[in-house]
Amino acid sequence: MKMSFRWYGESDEISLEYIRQIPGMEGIVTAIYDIPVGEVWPLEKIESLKNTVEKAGLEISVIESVPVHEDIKLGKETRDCFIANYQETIRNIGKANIPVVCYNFMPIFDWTRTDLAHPLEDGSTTLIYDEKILEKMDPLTGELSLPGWDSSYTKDDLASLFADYNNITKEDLWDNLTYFLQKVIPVAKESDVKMAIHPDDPPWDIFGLPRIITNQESLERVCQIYDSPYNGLTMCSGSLGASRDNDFPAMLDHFLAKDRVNFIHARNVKLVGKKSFEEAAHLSSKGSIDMKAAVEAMAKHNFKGAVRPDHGRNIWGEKGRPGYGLYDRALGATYLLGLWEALKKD
Ligand code: CS2
Ligand code: MN
Repeated sequence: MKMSFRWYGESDEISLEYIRQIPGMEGIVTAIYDIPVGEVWPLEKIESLKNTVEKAGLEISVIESVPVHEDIKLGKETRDCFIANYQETIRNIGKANIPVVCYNFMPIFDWTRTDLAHPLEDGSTTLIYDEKILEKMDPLTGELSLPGWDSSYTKDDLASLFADYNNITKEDLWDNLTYFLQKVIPVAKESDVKMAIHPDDPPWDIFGLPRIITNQESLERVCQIYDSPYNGLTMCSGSLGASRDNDFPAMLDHFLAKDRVNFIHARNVKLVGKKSFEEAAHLSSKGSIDMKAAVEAMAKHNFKGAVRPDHGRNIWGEKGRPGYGLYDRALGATYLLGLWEALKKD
């Protein structure tokens, strides 16, 4: 495994220098954040990002994410132009020799939580999702905005997007994903860039919007749409593990055996009730996911790709970007590397 860390670019309070001081850290997971969704990422900008990371003694292991324009997910006529731009961005990422691109296919919203700073009894804070609170939330009227969401949408934009999705069934969304992959994967292959779809977080419908990348069956279906290692997965323990129906370590083992895992997100969640959860420290004992079994699967298949600690709590008084502070993610990386070393030592 190549231990990696997400970095939000020059505006990130956590410097590349600090990230490099985490023992065993090799890779950076990042993106270009100032290009509107749907536009081409110019090669010069990708190369300059790459140089910045390399000057700090690290390398870019994954671009997370190249966002997919809503018109593509909605299957609008305008999608062809956005898909052509996406292809061009992939070509440029390939020219810069960056090996993996992570993306997701969630309608309108990325990861969703009901509280970004829920106090835990040890004085740290964490992200939580409470089913009952979510049911009362309305993104069209409330003040709700989450760090993973596209903040450029106005309330009017959101209203018209919701109206568009009114006519979209899950099967439509599958058709639109198929159309996208059939055009993008051949370009990814030519460019030697492995695509890695991120599962929906949480893995069920929210706000009445359809979500399709939720379980083993749907990941299987993605793989079948285009049978190539360039059409692969981001196996995210916290997203998939939020559903009681998903056995994350077993799923990871399954898709590693098929060589379809291009990137791994590792974090733990503590399931509370049916569809509610709290993000937990990485240790197996702190949450509902057997992280040792997950690392065992990586060791068994000698996984060579990038793994990053996903969200962490805010600890030691840090007031960082929710989920993306330095300390708890660094502890997570160290814990994962410890498991890896123990399992690879024989
Ligand atoms: C990430 C997602 O912060 C997170 O939870 O895993 O935002 C992820 O970057 C995107 O869904 C991938 O496109
Ligand atoms: Mn994730």
